Amino acid sequence: MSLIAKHAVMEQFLAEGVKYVFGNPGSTELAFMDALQDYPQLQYVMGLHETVPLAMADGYARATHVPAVVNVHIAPGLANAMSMVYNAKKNGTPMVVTVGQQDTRFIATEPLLAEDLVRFATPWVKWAAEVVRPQDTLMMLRRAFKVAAEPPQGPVVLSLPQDLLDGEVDEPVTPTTHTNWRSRPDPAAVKRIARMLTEARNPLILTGDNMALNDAPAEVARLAEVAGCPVMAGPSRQWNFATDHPLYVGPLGFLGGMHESLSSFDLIIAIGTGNPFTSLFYEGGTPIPPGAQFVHIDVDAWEMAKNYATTETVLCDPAWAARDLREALESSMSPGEREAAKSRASAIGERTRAAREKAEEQLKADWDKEPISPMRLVGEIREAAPKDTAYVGSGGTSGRGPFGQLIQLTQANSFFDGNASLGFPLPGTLGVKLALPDRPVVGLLREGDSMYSIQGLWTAVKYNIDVTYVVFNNASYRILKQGMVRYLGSSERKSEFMGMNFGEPAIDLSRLAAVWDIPSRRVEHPAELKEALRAAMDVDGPSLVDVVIDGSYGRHF
Ligand SMILES: Cc1ncc(C[n+]2csc(CCOP(=O)(O)OP(=O)(O)O)c2C)c(N)n1
Ligand SMILES: [Mg+2]
Repeated sequence: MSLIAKHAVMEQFLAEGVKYVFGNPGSTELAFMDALQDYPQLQYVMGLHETVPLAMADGYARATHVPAVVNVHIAPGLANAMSMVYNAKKNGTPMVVTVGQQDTRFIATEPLLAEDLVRFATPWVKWAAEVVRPQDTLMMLRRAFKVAAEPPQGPVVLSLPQDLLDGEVDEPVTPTTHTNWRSRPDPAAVKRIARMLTEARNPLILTGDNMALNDAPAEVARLAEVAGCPVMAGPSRQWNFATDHPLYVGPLGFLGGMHESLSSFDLIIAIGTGNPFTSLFYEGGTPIPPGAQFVHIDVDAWEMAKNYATTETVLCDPAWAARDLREALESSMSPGEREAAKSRASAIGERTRAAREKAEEQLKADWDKEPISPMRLVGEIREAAPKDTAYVGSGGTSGRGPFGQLIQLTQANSFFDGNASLGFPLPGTLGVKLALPDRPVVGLLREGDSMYSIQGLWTAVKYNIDVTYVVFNNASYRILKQGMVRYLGSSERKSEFMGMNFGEPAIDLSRLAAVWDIPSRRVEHPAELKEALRAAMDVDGPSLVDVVIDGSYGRHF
């Protein structure tokens, strides 16, 4: 039995378990939209600018770990989508972006909107292609799902010329066969790395988002406990380690100071980090301290031993590697080595406890400050939000530090960020909520970033998505001001921070949210916070609290 290609596409989505199609349509997507009408099992989620459906799909896909589907409109739609495709590339988001293409019967005449979509998308995606015969539609769609989901996960783009969607497909719909990537590490490499771990005086484990795909976080915690090894978060755009673990020492950071943070370690083991040392600023040289050994275990061969001298690389499942390494340690450590690991672990535990106490003291000291201190805001969020809350965004330069210090993220899917291109958190929060309907979902927004995808508020109302937004409103592009201070260094020059202060008219997200009757409030005084946050959390549907916080920018990061 043959199927019309547009129906075959929908049937394939169902075979993949797709529930939502995020998108924004145009005239070259009419066949696609027409077919959707016959598939009520697929909910179309509309965004009023491509940033919105793309960011929603990003949040949704990272919370489910399976490819999300987005449909956008030919050259202009894809162009708008590309900033979020870039985020998906950086976030390792499995995502199938389908894009309409002009009617192939006259595409050679260069009709309106027709462009080389594949060439345009290719540099930022794992795979981009255009269907050229209806009969190939299912094969290419399955390939799209396979490539997006295969670690390292990432976005793919499939161009669907509109006339071909009305052609015929003879092949039956079958679900995609996904690559089983959970390979075990080479036992000889495990032995060598276990030896390095027992011989190191001061080892470090760096975590990353490729650990978030399975049970690697728990396995790495057990490994760290046996090895007596601190765990630092490498590039982390989503939850990949329990931050309340006594051996967790915080993030490596990406705003400079990377070399300094790593300088005391004689063995660094990066596990599932992708590119482990991604920084915004040039530091020169290598972040691996002189004489230190560097081991990289990952699902991504491209990122291993790519930039710096590396002692050992292992391509395998990070969870298997952590388990095998722990078992190798348990069966090979001498009593003296066990003792050394134990005393290291207790010293690290002591330091993390002291750091936490210090943060609580800072919270007390900041409690009554006006304008509201970001520390107080995060302290209040901690009180108002249930323990199993999933957070999207971390409140930018103002919120990130206090968020990391005060809120412990203990379970999978507790945190999603990823904002190389601004605009992710506001709609991303909505996508995460669709993926995790039983968890409270809080978007920690910032006013600058939110204006890149403000249309997401409409989508939140349209589909009544139950999220709570809290805005860290510092009335500026504070990160750029800090960057300017750093750039000017010790020079006498005073910056006017061109293009970095909003001034008047103020960016008041509570008023923007009120346009669509989202329960919202602007808070300027600390004493109002508790009630405002509690009331927002209680709303069944979207709500927003826009908090005017201290925007002072200090000397530098
Ligand atoms: C699409 C896009 N345009 C511009 C930038 C450059 N940029 C990076 S951070 C930033 C300012 C962010 O300000 P805000 O979101 O208010 O956070 P804050 O630094 O104040 O905490 C800008 C404009 C970007 N990353 N992405
Ligand atoms: Mg700001």
